[in-house]
Amino acid sequence: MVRHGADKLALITTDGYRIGAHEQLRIYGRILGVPVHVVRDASDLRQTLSELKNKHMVLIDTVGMSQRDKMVAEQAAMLLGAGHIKRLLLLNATSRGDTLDDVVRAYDGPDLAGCVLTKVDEAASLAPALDVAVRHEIDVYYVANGQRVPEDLHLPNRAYLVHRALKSAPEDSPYHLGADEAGLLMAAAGAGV
Ligand SMILES: Nc1nc2c(ncn2[C@@H]2O[C@H](COP(=O)(O)OP(=O)(O)OP(=O)(O)O)[C@@H](O)[C@H]2O)c(=O)[nH]1
Ligand SMILES: [Mg+2]
Repeated sequence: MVRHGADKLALITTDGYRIGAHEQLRIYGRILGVPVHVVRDASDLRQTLSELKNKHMVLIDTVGMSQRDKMVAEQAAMLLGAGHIKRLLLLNATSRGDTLDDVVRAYDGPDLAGCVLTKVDEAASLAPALDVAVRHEIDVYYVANGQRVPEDLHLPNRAYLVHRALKSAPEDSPYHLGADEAGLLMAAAGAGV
């Protein structure tokens, strides 16, 4: 909006699920002076996007749901069928690696452009989230480290992310790896256990 003007941006929400989701986005829209469109299904989305084709950018807020919900596939199909939409996946940095891996598998697809790491302020380590992004070769577009909008949304800083991923747990933490435990882990990995 700052770069191209409020009339070059539009917001769409497909979230008719969470109570107050539309209202929340409308308030952001009002603050920015940007129109907010609510769409209910695939044809509604196609129609709205074609009306907005003179915009520089259209941001679509989708329904948040469990990666195990069968609606995930329906929502992905709706976005894929609506034209050239790039999806950004939000990865909660406080989740375990195996859960995040599940999330990526559920939300993967040809239109997945990258991810946003959220809640890095709450995460004890960034290792699981970064590991998943690297393993699945997903570009990190933004990093969120708090609840303030927009102050807590940042471009990723490679050195900071690697530092937070490799930093060991404090000595008094039950998750601190002792020298003997590190050796045992390496031996177990070598033995394929
Ligand atoms: N501490 C912290 N809180 C965050 C961060 N990002 C979002 N939150 C908070 O997490 C809560 C949920 O944020 P939303 O933006 O509603 O998340 P969402 O993914 O759109 O949620 P659904 O649409 O219901 O799936 C809010 O209270 C946010 O303020 C972050 O980086 N750090
Ligand atoms: Mg939401």
